[in-house]
Amino acid sequence: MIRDVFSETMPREDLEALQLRRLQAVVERVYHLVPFYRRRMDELEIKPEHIRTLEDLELLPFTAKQDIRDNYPYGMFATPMDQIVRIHASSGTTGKPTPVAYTARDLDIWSELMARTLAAAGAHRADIIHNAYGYGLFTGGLGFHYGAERLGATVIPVSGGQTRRQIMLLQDFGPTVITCTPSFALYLAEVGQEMGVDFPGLKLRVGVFGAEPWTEGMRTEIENRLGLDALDIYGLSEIMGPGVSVECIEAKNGLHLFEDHFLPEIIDPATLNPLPPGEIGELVITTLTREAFPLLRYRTRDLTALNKAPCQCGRTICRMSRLRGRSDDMLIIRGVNVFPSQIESVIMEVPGVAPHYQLIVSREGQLDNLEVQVEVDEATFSDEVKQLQALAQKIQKQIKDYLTVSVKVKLVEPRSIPRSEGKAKRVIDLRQQ
Ligand code: DLL
Repeated sequence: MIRDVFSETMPREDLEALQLRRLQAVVERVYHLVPFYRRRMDELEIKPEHIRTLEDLELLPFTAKQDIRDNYPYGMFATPMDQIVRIHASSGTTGKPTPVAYTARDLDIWSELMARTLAAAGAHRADIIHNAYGYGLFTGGLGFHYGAERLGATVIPVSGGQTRRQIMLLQDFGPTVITCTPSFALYLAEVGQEMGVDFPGLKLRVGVFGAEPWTEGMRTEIENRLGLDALDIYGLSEIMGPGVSVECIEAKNGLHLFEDHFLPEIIDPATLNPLPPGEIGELVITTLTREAFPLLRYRTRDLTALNKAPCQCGRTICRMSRLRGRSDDMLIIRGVNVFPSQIESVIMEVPGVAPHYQLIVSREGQLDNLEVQVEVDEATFSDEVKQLQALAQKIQKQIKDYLTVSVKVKLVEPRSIPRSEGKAKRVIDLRQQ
């Protein structure tokens, strides 16, 4: 019998051999246990034994969010209910949440992956981890919680909300690691400033931020204001939750994807054809070890590129680039594709404005209009109207130069854009109302 031995620094050919064995096992399981997959594979005339190499992955059917919805609530589960010990659900903003299930072994692997995530971020058992991801159906809170315990660190299960109280805990309990969304990290910095708290003077050393898009500019801002190393973590509930990939503290250059449990592909979202490493496209993931909720070629809608070159930290598992946005939150403004993160990276370069913004999309006749509302900082807000107008025009011009699309920039008062304690809402699309 071949034993599955894995290390994050193993040669890629050994890793690929492990992936193939696991892929063959998962395809066999779903074919026999999930009627949806048996139907899809029969339609394509694919049998489990046709999967002989990793390239044969392309023979398998894709899975989309809609397929999970069509089998609502439990139709895609591959284990009987008596083996399922937990259910989470995705935070979809439209319609019903999609439930995802875990067996005891799934939770065990998830905890291990989250411990590996925290270790990659430089955390260790002596750390105190302030976990401000929401606890509940959302996977963030409990995912980090079990990972921190598995690592042997001390976890403070703060969850979201009660910002001022959180700041008190950050001062008094002396956590060394903080985990929350990047927008909440900035909000903590802002409220802390009002309370006269010297964040860089606290014990915080590392922050593991994700669950929503953010930019390099935002990283710099958070690192300076909170006085820590800010690392990016990616995951999604359908696949497991947080802990699909994370940046390492050594390089901060791409998110290491845990390829021993997740088999990634990048496809062109229009043609569905695979794209070579380095090209940006939609991330597609096949789960290799999930028992209760295995997914073949799940279309995440998230846009990124893969890099298989070894990292300076020594890990040989591939890296994905910071997400460029989602193929479904791409705005098309007068024919130009615009991602909120592109606007954010322009705004973050401009002195005098705060990293809080919202995009308002509306339609006048056949024309889409994009208004970018950006907060100015206190000092700039007291400037003369003329200066503010010049600043708005400057940002407008930079967006036009960078994205080739004309937008209207509206500068708004400090603290007037709603803050979020979970995922920030960046786009308000009035066309759908
Ligand atoms: O957000 C899981 C998670 C929790 C990840 C805590 C990281 C930290 P969902 O609620 O299902 O799960 O949302 C998943 O959020 O498809 C991406 O579009 C987006 N997302 C997650 N991480 C990042 C990131 C959790 N680092 C969806 N950068 C995903 C950009 C992210 N977007």
